[in-house]
Amino acid sequence: MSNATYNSSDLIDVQERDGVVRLTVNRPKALNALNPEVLDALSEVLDSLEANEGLRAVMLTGAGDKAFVAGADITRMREQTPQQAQAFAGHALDTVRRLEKLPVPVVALVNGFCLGGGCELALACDWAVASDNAMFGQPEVQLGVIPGFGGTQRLPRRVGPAMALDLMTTGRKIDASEALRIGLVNQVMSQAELDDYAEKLAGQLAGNGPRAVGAAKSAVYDGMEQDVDSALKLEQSLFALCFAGDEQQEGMAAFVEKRPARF
Ligand code: DAK
Repeated sequence: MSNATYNSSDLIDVQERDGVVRLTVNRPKALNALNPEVLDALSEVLDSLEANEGLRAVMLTGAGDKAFVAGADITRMREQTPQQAQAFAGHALDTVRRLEKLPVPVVALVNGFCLGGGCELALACDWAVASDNAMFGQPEVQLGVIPGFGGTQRLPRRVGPAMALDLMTTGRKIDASEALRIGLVNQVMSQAELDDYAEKLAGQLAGNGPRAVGAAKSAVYDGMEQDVDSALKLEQSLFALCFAGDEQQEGMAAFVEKRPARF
């Protein structure tokens, strides 16, 4: 599908192939900073992604070779009143939550600065892969604010409360190797390798049972919000549900017949 199918602006570039959609935040001159128009464009793209039954995976990156997203747009936030900040945060939180709730893997390809709201956007992805020039941080306190796109909740869940508070209260930036060490990202590679990784990953994800992949995502996120016994019951139900569709039959038949599964 073309960009126009998804979004009426060019602030989010959309490329789709075989059910894998690659989204690129496209404001390279401002290091892809998130202004309300970018969030509107992302929200519009999400309308289409949520309705796309053939969707298998989403990859999110930033335009250019310098930044993933360098944060919320400071020039636009500068004049906000508390009421406007409340509305802006509400819209952003809702949009980021919809991205996180997609029933397919959402992967951040972090190709440079990943700061403030940019880091929060990456945290709303299921996992992140970074180029070795990437820099991460939650420097909001240096601007007199706190993270407003869900970072206060997602960062401690990803890296633990002590490291999250270190990053959020000092505002210090960390490089890709430290991000890897603390579990903020899954892998680090050269910027040139990111594209190959994305291609390979797209092939891997597209080859798996989409309902099973969605069930795994639901079991992890929904289960993490529950006590362990309830979460294990949830896993049991989702496991049983896998046997209600044709994916399990196809996957297991393919194994027995020594051929690739066709989902
Ligand atoms: N917003 C707006 N413009 C930005 C930007 C940003 N976050 N980051 C970079 N830019 C723009 C620069 O202003 C510059 O524009 P021109 O001057 O060329 O017009 C252009 O991008 C290139 O940036 P630099 O010239 O600064 O490039 P350098 O390589 O020298 O430095 C840098 C790169 C990433 C270190 C530097 O640009 C930088 O420090 N940027 C700001 C990073 C930052 O502090 N990010 C966190 C933003 S705060 C909330 C909602 C959300 C949030 C909080 C509350 N509520 C509603 C409650 C989230 C807050 C944030 O994300």
